[in-house]
Parts: sequence; structure tokens; C-alpha cells
Amino acid sequence: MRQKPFIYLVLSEIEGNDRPLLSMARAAIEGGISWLQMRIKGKKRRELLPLGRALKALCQGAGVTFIVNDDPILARRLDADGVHLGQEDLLRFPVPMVRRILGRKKIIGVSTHSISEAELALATDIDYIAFGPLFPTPNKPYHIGLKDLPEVLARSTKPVVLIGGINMQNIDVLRGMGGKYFAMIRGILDADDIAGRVRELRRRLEI
Ligand code: TZP
Ligand code: MG
Repeated sequence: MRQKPFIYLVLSEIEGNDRPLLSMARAAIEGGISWLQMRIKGKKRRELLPLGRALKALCQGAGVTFIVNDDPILARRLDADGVHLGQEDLLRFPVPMVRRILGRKKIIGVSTHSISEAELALATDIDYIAFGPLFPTPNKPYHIGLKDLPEVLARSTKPVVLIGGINMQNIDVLRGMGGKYFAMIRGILDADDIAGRVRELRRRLEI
């Protein structure tokens, strides 16, 4: 049986796009994203609470999984479905500590950028890895390309969420390589019609 397309919106502030985060989230949810991550940099936990509460309510109402970036304490405070951690976040919040903060039922995801990082992350008590940035993206100063992707997909014991520069033009390449889970910022938020873009992506993944 074909599985439902998995589209993960990483909701971020991006240059040249000053539409309100909440209305972009609403449109993406209307289009049919599966997961949404709140990824707002440079703000204090306290400042993120109002947006976090609104996003949690939107996601909960629509059956969309709500993930908080960087901060397991904020994730817990918002009763989010999980947290997404970068390699540098793991220095402050090692996985066993995050598991204690969030409990057994919540989702923990970790960003990885190489085969060895993926293997190390997969040996810990997490639920998925993100792997990338696969393609050039203004949101990161480098990209890793596709060279190591087949090995990571073949060896991973957990879902591998692909990220970094993914869009309508290149998503088929990743699917062809066996990718199933796709995370995007601009691939979704660049569209004038965000709900339409998500629908278009979903249709593409259903073929
Ligand atoms: N982690 C790896 S790449 C990336 C993050 C947060 C940014 C992805 O942004 P875009 O616009 O989908 O390339
Ligand atoms: Mg982080």
C-alpha cells in the first residue's frame, strides 16, 4: 500500500518573505502538510510562547504533528509532539536528558550531515534523523550533496528526513533514490499560494 506523502514544513523567518508566520502555517496546514516545525532563531523561550501556543493549537486541530526546534524545555512547556535538535543543541541537551524532559512518547529528531553523524545519532534514543543540506540553500552556508545519501538510506534503522534546498524541481531525484520524508522551508514558503504548493507537492509524491 502506498503511504501518505510526508511533507514537513520547517516554519522559519526567511529574508524577503514577511508574511505572518501564523498565516503561512495555516495555509500549509490547509494544503495538507504532515508535520510542522517551529524554527525561530534569536528569540528567548518566553518570547516564543505565544506563537508556539498558537501553532500547537492549529496543528492539534488539524492532526498535524507539531515539533519545536532547538529547545526541549520549550517543547515540553508547549506540550509539543516533539523536538528537533542540531548537533550543537546536543551539547547542551544530550539525548538521554531530552528523553527525560519529554518522556517516552514524544518525538526526538536530530540533524545529521554525514554518514558517521547519522550512525552516531541512530545509536541513541531518537525517532528520526534529518540528513542534509542536500542541495544549496541560503539557509545554510554549505551543502553536502547526494553522495552519501544511498548509504544513509540503506543503513538507517529509523526514518530519514531529507532537507536542504528541496523543491518541485529536484524532489523527484530524491524520491528516485528512495527518499520518503521531505522537509522544506522555501520549497513551501516561497510560493505565493502556500496551500496550493503543498497540494502540488503532495500530488507529485502520490504519483
Ligand atoms: N537544516 C538543514 S538545511 C536547512 C535546515 C534547517 C534549511 C532548509 O531550508 P530550505 O529553504 O528548505 O533549503
Ligand atoms: Mg538547533
